[in-house]
Amino acid sequence: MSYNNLLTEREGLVLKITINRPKQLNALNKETIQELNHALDTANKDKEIGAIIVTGAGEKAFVAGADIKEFADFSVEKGQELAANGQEILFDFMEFMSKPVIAAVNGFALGGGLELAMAAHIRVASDNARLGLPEVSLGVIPGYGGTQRLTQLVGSGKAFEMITTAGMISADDAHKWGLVNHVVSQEELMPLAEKIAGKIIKNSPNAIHAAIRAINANHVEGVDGFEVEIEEFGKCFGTPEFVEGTTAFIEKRKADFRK
Ligand code: CO8
Repeated sequence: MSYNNLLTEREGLVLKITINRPKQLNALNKETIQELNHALDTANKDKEIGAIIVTGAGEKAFVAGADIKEFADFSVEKGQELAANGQEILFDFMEFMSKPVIAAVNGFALGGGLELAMAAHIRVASDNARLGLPEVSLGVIPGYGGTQRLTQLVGSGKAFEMITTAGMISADDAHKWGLVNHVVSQEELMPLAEKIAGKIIKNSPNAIHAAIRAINANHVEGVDGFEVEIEEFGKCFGTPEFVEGTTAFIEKRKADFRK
């Protein structure tokens, strides 16, 4: 499948998705959001994909936000509809996928761009990355989950500061704040993301999906994450992958979860 705004590249069990609108700093227009949904949905159903890396084309931006030109003349209703639809088909969708998504933040990650990185399960950044939620400078607030996910990741004090000042923080500060897991040079960014993906794909796909469900349950309202963990833990015992994992350990060999 080819896309107008994405490049996809598959290496073994890892799918790399590059948002490819470098002239607009990879801003997320409606079509790009729909294409991302399609690419992620397809990957989610594909047993031969174990991890996904999302990055931006060029060396300047991961994603500089939602495409401002597209929503500049929106009404209250259209604004709400845009946010609700985007959250459902891309941001929440990504967070609740069965396979881990790694955001390789290679430059500006602003507004919807930072919200996309935060919906991924793991974030790594290059040292030129600048991260922020500048929406209040445009007269709106983050609408793709940013008020919630930033607060979960860095705490409310820092989230208040980032959102109300509309400022950008450096990759190093993002690292100190726990917003990204690692900071490396641009050249090292993709190899690092691939190295993390390489470790993930050796493990049980079923257990990874169960872990995603349990970790995400930590912040789903009305859900007791400990209960979800117990339930997911128990279910693992009924899977062939658990038999393979424990048998391989006893037989002193590497488990092969994909045979
Ligand atoms: N949308 C559309 N176009 C953009 C965007 C964007 N978010 N960001 C950059 N571009 C375009 C510019 O318009 C410019 O295009 P052109 O050459 O045609 O004029 C091109 O990309 C290059 O940008 P600049 O010339 O501005 O590059 P600079 O290096 O001078 O500046 C910046 C880089 C600082 C990143 C600057 O481009 C900028 O401030 N961009 C906007 C950042 C921003 O405010 N992002 C948040 C957008 S709002 C958002 O994401 C809301 C999410 C929730 C929505 C929920 C639904 C309502």
